[in-house]
Amino acid sequence: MYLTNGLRQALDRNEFQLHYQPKLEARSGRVVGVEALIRWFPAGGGMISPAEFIPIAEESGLIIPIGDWVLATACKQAAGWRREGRDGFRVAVNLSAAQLKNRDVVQVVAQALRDADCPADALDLEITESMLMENPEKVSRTLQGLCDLGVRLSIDDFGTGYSSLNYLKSFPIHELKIDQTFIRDIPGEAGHASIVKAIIDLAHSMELIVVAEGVETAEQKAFLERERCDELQGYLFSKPLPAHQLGQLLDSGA
Ligand code: G
Ligand code: G
Ligand code: MN
Ligand code: NA
Repeated sequence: MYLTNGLRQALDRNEFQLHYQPKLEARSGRVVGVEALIRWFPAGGGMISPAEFIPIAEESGLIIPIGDWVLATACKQAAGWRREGRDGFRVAVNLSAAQLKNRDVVQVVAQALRDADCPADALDLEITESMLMENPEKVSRTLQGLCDLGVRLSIDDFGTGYSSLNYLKSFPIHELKIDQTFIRDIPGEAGHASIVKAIIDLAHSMELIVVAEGVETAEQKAFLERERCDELQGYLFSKPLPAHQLGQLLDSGA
């Protein structure tokens, strides 16, 4: 209740910020894009994690205006980085289930791109594996509409849900993100190591890019490079940073 009332006012009070975590191309080590992650700094001080408030935003319906703000802000930032000459640089936004189910979602994304004068290929949308299978025919049409705009679609937390491989192949997606629970204990934990290898091979056999999230150690990085994982993301490289700090990191030659 307390959080819900605070959340209602947070947009008007400009209490949200997006932080951006780098995604590196494994082969070159270059930062090829970022994932936008929302942070809430309530007036009283401190920071509230999205893990805490996104579920409340989803229950209360506030996820729709908050999600609109995230898309608008991320598109403006992505357009700015492209104008600075960062060719090919991409910003990924997490979509919640309620946003994906909203029948206007394709128009909402198109409008955010237009308003920000952002090229569609600068925006990636992350949806979780579990969102795919709830109503696959309907989701497939929505994803096709988003894909037709020119944005890329990425399946987040891959390996934790139950997607049918048959459907997975039919969805217009570009990327799988291996859930960090599988990355955490590699290479030591043989079971997880073989799951990670299997997901990488699956992605490549479907001509998808595969990203490892939650990379924290040099050993994990070496394993993922050896197994030909395409992109890496995690605290080993950088935590999520405010836009100006991320810009400094890019300027420093990353
Ligand atoms: O960055 P962090 O680990 O605190 O994020 C916690 C969770 O919140 C993650 O599951 C992440 O996907 C989710 N999250 C972060 N930002 C957003 C956002 O803008 N929209 C949605 N729907 N989820 C987000
Ligand atoms: O659900 P999603 O994958 O969008 O959420 C990503 C979450 O993981 C964010 O909360 C982000 O802050 C967090 N994160 C990013 N890198 C690391 C990492 O290396 N280790 C851990 N434990 N969490 C990470
Ligand atoms: Mn994500
Ligand atoms: Na994830």
